[in-house]
Amino acid sequence: MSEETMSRALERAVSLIQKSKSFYVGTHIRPDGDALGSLLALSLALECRQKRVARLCADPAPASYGFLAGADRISPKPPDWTADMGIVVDCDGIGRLGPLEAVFERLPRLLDVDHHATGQTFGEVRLVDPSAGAAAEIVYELVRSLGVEIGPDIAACLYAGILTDTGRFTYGNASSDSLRIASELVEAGADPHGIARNIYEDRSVAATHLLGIALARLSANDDAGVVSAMLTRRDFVETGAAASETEGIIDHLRAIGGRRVALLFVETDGDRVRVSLRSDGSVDVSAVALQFGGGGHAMAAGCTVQGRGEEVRDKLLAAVRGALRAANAGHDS
Ligand SMILES: [Mn+2]
Repeated sequence: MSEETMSRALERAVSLIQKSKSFYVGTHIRPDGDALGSLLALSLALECRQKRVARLCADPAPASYGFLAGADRISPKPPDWTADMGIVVDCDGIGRLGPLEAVFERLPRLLDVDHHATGQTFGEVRLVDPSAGAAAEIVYELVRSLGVEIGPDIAACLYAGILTDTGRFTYGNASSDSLRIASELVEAGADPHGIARNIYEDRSVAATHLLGIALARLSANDDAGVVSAMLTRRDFVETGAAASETEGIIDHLRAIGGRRVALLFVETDGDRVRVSLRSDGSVDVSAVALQFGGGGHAMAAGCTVQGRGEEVRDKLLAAVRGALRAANAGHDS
């Protein structure tokens, strides 16, 4: 989004917020660091402006984000009061709210704050900037536009969002803006060491065993540069790892030299497979994920597909190889 369009959207967002007294702030199912950091920072900022706020997410926050201010106040159900306005952060389409979608759709005003590029925007005002490394970068601008002074709590939430969504400032979406904002957040009191320890050095023994299984089972002998690994429901039973403890496994797959696309397949309840995709930039994996009802970014995407493990894996691998061939053909012509 151009700077001018963005600043106009910011102005409209601020005036909509000023007109409202009470808010539901929501984010996507299976929330990640950006979802949680954005939701919690914005909620704190609204409370600084004497607004009433309910923090909503259909799924609980992973324990490693419990240190963020207000994480214990996130609820899967709306409160007994109705909000004047809803703000949805980091959601590629309102459907990403899961069971909370209907709750937000009923609200008189809706603001979409996001950085996904698939164009599934919604709400009266759309503060959507695909060039942002994290939704937290846009929330940072919004919080400042609201005239809220950023203290250590808001700073830590936003820093956590940017840190995780840019892969600790290593992904292609990490921009000079990401680093500039992160630097300003550290000045405002965010603690880079403490935040990184909380988020990245909190893996359970069970989850570490699960990581070991995924690595032992990875398949990387593929001419096209596709690497993948599969975790079955049995792996979770045998290790005792929770379904949510797969975070970070895909990063080990994407770190393999010469790899162009990495995929992690995780069997879940109800005969479904959760798929994480990472690309080195040779193909847009969000386009592949979209074909299977998911979404994400060009270099990091995901989807959940009905079917048995091998069956889903074969379909996804075929789609990825097709996309790689199409990308190659595009380069040759
Ligand atoms: Mn995000």
